[in-house]
Amino acid sequence: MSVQEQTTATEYGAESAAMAAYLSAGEAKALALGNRGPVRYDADGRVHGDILDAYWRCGFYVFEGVLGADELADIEADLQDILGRLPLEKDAVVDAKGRPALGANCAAPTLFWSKPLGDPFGGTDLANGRHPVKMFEPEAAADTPDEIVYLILGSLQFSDACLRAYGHPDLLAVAAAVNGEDFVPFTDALFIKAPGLGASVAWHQDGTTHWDSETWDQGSHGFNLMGQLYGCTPANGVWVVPGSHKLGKIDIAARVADAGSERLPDAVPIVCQPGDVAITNRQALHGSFANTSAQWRVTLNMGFHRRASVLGVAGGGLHSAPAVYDDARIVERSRIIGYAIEARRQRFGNETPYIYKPFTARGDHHTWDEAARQSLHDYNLLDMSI
Ligand SMILES: O=C(O)CCC(=O)C(=O)O
Repeated sequence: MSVQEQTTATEYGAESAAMAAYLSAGEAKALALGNRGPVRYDADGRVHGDILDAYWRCGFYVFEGVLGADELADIEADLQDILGRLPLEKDAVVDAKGRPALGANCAAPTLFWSKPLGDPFGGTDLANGRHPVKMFEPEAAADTPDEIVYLILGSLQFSDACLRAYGHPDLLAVAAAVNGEDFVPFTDALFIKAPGLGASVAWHQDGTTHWDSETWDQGSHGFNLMGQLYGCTPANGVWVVPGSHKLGKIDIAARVADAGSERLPDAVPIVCQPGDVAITNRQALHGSFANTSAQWRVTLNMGFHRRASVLGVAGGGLHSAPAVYDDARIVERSRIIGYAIEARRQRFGNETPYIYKPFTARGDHHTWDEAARQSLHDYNLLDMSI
């Protein structure tokens, strides 16, 4: 399908042709960057240096074919369950079948709502005002609901399949290669961009705490892994300005003003097939457009930090209550890595599980069972938000 066909021409009004040209040109630039391929290792079993070089050069990399067909089928089944259990409408406590709605008993921030094709954060003070410019909000069809869920935080408590993806040995090896073997969790999420409904995420950079630090560098605020259930296209995927993770705080409003629209000229889309997993530096300037295309995009976001970026740091308060992150907090929030590895071992017994060095050093063992599953309720209250 051509990029033009992916976007319903009328939704961008007079800007439709410019938008279609932007999507098409962006895709060509993205595919020429040299930052995609399968996870590869060198002779010593380390994630290949070429991959790391390309990641640090661009601020993102697409790992192709990480999640196989069986795993994607598991994730899709869990996604259908999650969608079926969402509240009937915002603030409802039951789903369409009258069951307790997903997230209704969570104290942590869990469900994020938007008007269809809206941009709930852009141009507001929300999230420390890190999304300074509102994206164009296309008109949604008349028969769409008033509000839709486009983002679920704490997602690993709702899906064993997502938890198992989080424990994927290749992904955890990448986390160690980028953040060090003592890498720690940040937050986890599902971005759900349904066709004709999914919200924009206005241009932003993610970090809050380390921009002015003397030790700031291109990796200070960690990264998100973005696993793709259905793949992602220029029309529905995340766009990144390559190399912008090295620049410090960017004047986003000025960039949009210079461009004359939210179509930032240097940005490129993350383009993925189902089962690909992108890694995106949180300091990179990135965002996504409302999903006016006919394709679903469902992203399993799995964020990781360097331990040194978190230990003893006063958290930014965006994903969890402000707190200084001490060793006990890190140990408690990192339990989920152990559960994920064990849950994965139970389902994919032919794989060699990842060995997380901090558990070995402390002698920690994790068992994945119903009690462990119950213990994940509201686990994201302990997200480490920097
Ligand atoms: O998935 C998206 O549309 C936005 C993702 C994003 O901005 C993030 O993970 O920080």
